[in-house]
Amino acid sequence: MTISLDELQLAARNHGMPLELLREPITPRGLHYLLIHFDVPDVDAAAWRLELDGLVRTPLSLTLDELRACPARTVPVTLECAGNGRALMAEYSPSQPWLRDAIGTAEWTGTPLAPLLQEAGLEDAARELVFTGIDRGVQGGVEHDYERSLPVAEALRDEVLLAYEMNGEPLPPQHGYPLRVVVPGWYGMTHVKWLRRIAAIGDEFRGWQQAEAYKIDGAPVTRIVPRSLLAPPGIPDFMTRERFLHPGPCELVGRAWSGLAPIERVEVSTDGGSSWADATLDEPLGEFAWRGFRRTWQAEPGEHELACRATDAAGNTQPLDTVSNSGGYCNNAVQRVRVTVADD
Ligand SMILES: Nc1nc2c(c(=O)[nH]1)N[C@H]1C(S)=C(S)[C@@H](COP(=O)(O)O)O[C@H]1N2
Ligand SMILES: [Mo]
Repeated sequence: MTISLDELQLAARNHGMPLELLREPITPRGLHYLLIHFDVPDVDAAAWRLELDGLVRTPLSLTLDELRACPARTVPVTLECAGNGRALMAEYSPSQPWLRDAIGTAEWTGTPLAPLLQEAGLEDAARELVFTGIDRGVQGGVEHDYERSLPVAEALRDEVLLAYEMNGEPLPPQHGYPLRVVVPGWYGMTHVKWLRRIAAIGDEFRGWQQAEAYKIDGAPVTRIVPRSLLAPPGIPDFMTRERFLHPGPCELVGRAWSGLAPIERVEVSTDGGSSWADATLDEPLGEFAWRGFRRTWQAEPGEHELACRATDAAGNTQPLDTVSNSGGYCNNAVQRVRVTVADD
């Protein structure tokens, strides 16, 4: 596969998290990955309102100050783009060409959505909630607002948050100022940024980002499948990012996450996946955040291929090899890191 200039343009606008930041439990603002389909919208914060309407008994129209006055909660949540790993697939339709770095974990502060939905009073006919962003563009030849829906039962989950802060400061423009929805456990596309409206509807939402995108063989992409990544050890080569280190004990550290169930096990291989050994898991950071892991490796001179593999409490794990799908979604094949240990 070669990358086109259009894909390069997307890749330059939408950056990943440098993998060395896997050493930090919380990703600093500016180093969290970024995905913006259209333009960062020009937001008039004074005029901005969140409208909550559709099939509700009492439509709400809330200012940012009113939302800030609601009960607040701060939670660390790992976000991953559903297209993470797309560029490693043998075949996919051109899109943001992610390698493995479309990830990040921030502390999101906001107010839980469920009490606001209760205040508005969902009608019995309400089936889904549609989240609409301020941003608008053309994708697949269709002009639309960025919009995604959630079934009512998912939107009512305790952990779903209307977030106005990231790592203790107002959302930066690129991450959705003034408000975004955070749906812990779900892939990034669900976490609508620059949120302006939440509408309860009585049928299945058919907007472009819902009906046309984010499907694997017709099945919708929803929760994050397990993945683990190593913070690459040693020092990198500028072009290839292959690693160089000295012989001796080397602590391999990384993070693992799954939106399906808590991470239960992480294995590490230092011989390209021929043999695996259990890593030690750090204390959990939160129910919806990645979990640190570590294992000391006695690095001996020569060439090695490191790998790691996570398994969650529901028994979901990572495949050894990439399986392609046309949208380029959910590639959670194990990461491989090539290292050269010097002959000291
Ligand atoms: N309004 C709006 N929300 C959006 C998007 C967008 O383009 N517009 N991109 C989605 C996708 S595909 C991802 S992966 C996440 C990325 O969130 P981040 O940029 O804060 O990391 O935002 C989601 N929310
Ligand atoms: Mo995404």
